[in-house]
Amino acid sequence: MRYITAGESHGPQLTAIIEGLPSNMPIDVNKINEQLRRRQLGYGRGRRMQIEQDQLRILSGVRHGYTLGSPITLVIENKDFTHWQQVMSSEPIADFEDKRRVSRPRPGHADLNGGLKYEHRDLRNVLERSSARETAIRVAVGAIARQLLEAVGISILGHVLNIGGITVNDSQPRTIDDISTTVLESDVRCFDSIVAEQMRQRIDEAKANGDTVGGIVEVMVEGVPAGLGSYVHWDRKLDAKLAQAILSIQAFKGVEFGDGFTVADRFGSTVHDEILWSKERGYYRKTNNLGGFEGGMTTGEAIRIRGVMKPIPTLYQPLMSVDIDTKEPFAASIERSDACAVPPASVVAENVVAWSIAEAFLEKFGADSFHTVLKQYDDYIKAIKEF
Ligand code: EPS
Repeated sequence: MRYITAGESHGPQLTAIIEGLPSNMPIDVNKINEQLRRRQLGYGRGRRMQIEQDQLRILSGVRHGYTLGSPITLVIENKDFTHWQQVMSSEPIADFEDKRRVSRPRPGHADLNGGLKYEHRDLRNVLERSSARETAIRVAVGAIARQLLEAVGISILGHVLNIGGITVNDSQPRTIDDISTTVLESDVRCFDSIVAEQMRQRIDEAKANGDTVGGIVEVMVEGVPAGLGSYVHWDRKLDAKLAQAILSIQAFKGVEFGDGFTVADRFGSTVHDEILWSKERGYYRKTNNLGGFEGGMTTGEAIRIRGVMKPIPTLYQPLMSVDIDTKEPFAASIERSDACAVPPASVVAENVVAWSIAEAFLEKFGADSFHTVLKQYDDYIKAIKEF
């Protein structure tokens, strides 16, 4: 299973083509739009979100609510394109005076490196594609994968643990059920309402100073069977694929699983999760310090993966850079920006995680028709209970 996305931030639309999903899988477009809506919300979003109202159109591969087994084409329109038709035109325009040419690379963005690499003297050619606008279509792709997972009882929730250094107390084990109601209602997607208020204040503070803040998101996945991924080949390790999925989200800089980097401080006897067995549950673990993975494979315990997002580099508060035309220093400033995109990034993280898990699921149980996938999955679940 694979997908490719296309589209510029201020171009006419974002597009994705998904290939490799089985036929006869139910697809509910309302559920995808619900994920798109969630991604657009969140305290700290900027003015662009007042323009966009992301709605998905499916142009191929789905008929009367079921996949056909053929490539699926997804489209989200950029409403802002109305203001950019000339600037973003695919046809040359005679005597066009490009007032939106970018010669001033913004520190922290792809602008300069992308310009050097692709020989773009107009850095707009870089920023249009490197923009996090692209996450909208990746959420749509993930939301389709998520419907496959939901059909086999796998649930996913992303939430925010830290914004600009304001952190929730994360020491207690918790389930999706414990926190989903508060997280889904929170505009910073935090399960602790007192900490959520402090997070909002932190975002306000950043905004008032023309600054931005990053943070940490966690994705929890429950109902995953043991044995997805592989210990056999480096490129089939599911934890490694999930790490890539998270790091591929614009502005993400690091990933950890379970107790993460804190295991460096502890003895092995306090880190590894002891194995238990009961007739009802089969094999299970006493604890879940390793966040659902051993040897590149799922253990059957909940997956806990975290990603750290840097503060958005588009700052009202200028940072120094160099103009590529004059080579003169200048102070980089901007017209509009999000002060904090950590809450929506938790929705993006949920959906890219859904894709990678669905991919591993189909690697193990894949077939042309979803009916066969489900049958193979049921057989496996019976087999591991009797193992
Ligand atoms: C983004 C810059 C802003 C964000 C955008 C990502 O857009 P603009 O430059 O048009 O003001 O609003 O995010 C989205 C449009 C979105 O849908 O998330 C950037 O440079 O990454």
